[in-house]
Amino acid sequence: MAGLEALIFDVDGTLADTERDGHRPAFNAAFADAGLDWSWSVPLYGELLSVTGGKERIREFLRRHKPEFIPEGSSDELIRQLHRRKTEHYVAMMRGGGIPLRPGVLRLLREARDAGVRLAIATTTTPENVSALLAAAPEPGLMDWFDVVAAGDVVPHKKPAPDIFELALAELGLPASACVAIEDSDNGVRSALGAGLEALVVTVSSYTSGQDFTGASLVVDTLGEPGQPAAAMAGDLRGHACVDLALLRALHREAFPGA
Ligand code: XBP
Ligand code: MG
Repeated sequence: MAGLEALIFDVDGTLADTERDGHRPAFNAAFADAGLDWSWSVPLYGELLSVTGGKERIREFLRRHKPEFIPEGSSDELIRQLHRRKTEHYVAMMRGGGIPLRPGVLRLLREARDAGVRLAIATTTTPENVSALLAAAPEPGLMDWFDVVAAGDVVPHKKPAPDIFELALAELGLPASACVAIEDSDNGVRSALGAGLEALVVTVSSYTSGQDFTGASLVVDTLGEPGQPAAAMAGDLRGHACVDLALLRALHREAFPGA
């Protein structure tokens, strides 16, 4: 009966609401740098988010919206170049203090760390983006709080495939039954559940509120802060004002009664 041993966090939409005002403008800046007149509006980007991964998203945009486009060289090379430039823009934006952590994130990370509950990341995004986001947070050395950062192209299949959560579990050396996962999207929920992470909290983000989170233990608007309580959209906060460690332990016990 080891109980809850680790929290595994998604990044985009979960630690920070990065998609609309972080990734999207970074893609657009990369397109402009390359002399392309493509511009991803807020609604178009919402549609493209059904495909996880930046390179995969550009490829899908070409397939769906620019079938007539013929690149000068290979489309793989163009996508690689655009994505490299996009990452540079995104990292620069984060270094400039780009996007803050969402309410309750730092509170929960501190609480877990103080209690000896380990921290991990399982994300589709490029590792440099994770470092840049965490380096800009108002907690020096935050990146080092995470025992495991599983990110980007290190697995063959991105979310909704379970690979990235499976990798995080393998690197933690823990079974899914020792962990709680925290996500913001339907693709993330499918990925976590596919890896056996049935103790699963969803914090909906700007693009994900209408999505299907079947299988999640709890769906909330934010993790909540003192004076800024979380609101449950599905599941039960059990009288807690915030998603705190006591609540996560209760959800974990319910998902894995024998663990
Ligand atoms: C995040 C993503 C990422 C980012 C862009 O999904 O899909 O692709 O949009 O990152 P999740 P890169 O939160 O489910 O992990 O451009 O670095 O791929
Ligand atoms: Mg996400």
